Amino acid sequence: MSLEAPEKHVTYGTAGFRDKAKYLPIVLYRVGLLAALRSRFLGGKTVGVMITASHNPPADNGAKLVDPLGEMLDQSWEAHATELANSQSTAEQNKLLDALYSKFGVKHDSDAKVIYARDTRESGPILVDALASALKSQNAHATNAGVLTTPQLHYLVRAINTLHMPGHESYGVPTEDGYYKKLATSYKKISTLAPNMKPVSVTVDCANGVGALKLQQLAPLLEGLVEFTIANGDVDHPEALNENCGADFVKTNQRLPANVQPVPDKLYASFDGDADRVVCYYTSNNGEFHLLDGDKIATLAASLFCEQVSNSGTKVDIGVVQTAYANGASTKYIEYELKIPVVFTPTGVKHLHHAAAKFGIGVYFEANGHGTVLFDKSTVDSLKTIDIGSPAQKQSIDILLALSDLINQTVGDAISDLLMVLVILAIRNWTPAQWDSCYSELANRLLKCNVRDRTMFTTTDAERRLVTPKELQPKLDQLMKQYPQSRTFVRASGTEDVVRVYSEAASPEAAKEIGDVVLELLKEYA
Ligand code: 16G
Ligand code: ZN
Repeated sequence: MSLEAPEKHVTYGTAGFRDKAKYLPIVLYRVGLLAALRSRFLGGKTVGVMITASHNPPADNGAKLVDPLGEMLDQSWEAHATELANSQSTAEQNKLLDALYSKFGVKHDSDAKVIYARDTRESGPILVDALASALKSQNAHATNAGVLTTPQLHYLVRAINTLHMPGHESYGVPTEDGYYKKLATSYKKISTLAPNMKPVSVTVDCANGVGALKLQQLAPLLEGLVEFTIANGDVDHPEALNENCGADFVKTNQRLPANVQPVPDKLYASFDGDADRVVCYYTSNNGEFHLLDGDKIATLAASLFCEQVSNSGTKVDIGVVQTAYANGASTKYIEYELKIPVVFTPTGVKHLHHAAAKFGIGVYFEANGHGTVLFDKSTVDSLKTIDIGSPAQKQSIDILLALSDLINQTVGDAISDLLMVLVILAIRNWTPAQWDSCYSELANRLLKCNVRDRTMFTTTDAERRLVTPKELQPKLDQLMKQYPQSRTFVRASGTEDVVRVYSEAASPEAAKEIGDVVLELLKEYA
């Protein structure tokens, strides 16, 4: 390593380390040091490192650690990652590392196993080298899994560890092929169970990223059932990654990505750069664009689970987890139409995941398309052991069990989530417009605003209310009283040096006006 310290301070945040790739080789080296320690601390279980910057521009990159069951790194270790990465010299780095070994009572020569992968970014190989050299220096057993989607690496980590883990059922064959086969087998199984399921087709904008490569590998296994067309699948031009395309572009701009000429009423989907987020959309005959975002995916899934659980004769508590950004109409639909509880958590997948794990079946999605469905072990056990009365009951039980295999339960997975959407649409024989018509969204607007110190903005109630600056929340409350069905909140971004302003109301004009007023109120803090 030529440098002894990163050129700027880096922080292990909700999405791991993420920055311009040029700052990251030393950071990846230290991620390697920590990954080996983490594995040793966990008794030699395999931990993962994913090198990606998701939907960020091509010049960025990043790294995330994956814990043994495919979860994100335990939150209590984030500070260790940050501290180690920012060591100002090799001597300081070694001293810190030794201190961590002592603190955790870990022996340097115990077993350490780390598996790592990267997305398609140009800087990936250099960062892989930095990571690999750290793992070598630590005598860790290292496996280079090549180019993968983020959720594929999470799958591998969990599959490797559950191969021989007492108390845990094997998650699947621990290979990339095993991943495709698991998804395809469960999709096919559902197609044999659900009556009259028709083949479906979808065009997928892969953001010119790794999702394109992986969807191409999956597609032949689902021939005859799903027809995939790939748009923005150019991984040979790294500068095209996420450029005018991908889930983040489509959700943020509420419009079609580049290179998609839509046929009315056909289903389209967009992945992000590492394929852990998906949003769907379609256009109507008059050319109008309709987004089917994470909220719509959550409601589609929750309604099917309600129905199948009720047919299965089992008692399972189903719940949905959302963030403040969920459209109020989706929350109302879930609570009043589906009659299932909604829990709110702060933004960031780890919070949602944790809350969803408390339900028998927990559906969680951020509006931006990141999410999945978690099946508690007791739910799966009871589905497997219940006395079966009728063929219809057996059918629902088998569909639910197959869905639990189709859905990647380690983390949100664009490929697996898309298959879930497709299979539900096929079971229901719904067009995208029928799916969309379950509820009408309230008009909404998302703005960002520069302030002098965003840490002044602290929140409560799952980020829906400001605690400080304390004079601001009463003003927002007053504003909401003036517009029917309105809601607005302000929170500091965890990924950018800005505060975000969300507003929603019965009409687009009202949502816009509210947003404008809030921006005006924020001028005081610029
Ligand atoms: C991170 C989060 C994402 C969240 C976003 C919010 C993970 C893996 N990613 O990208 O879930 O929506 O941050 O960004 O947790 P913000 O704090 O800038 O609004
Ligand atoms: Zn992503």
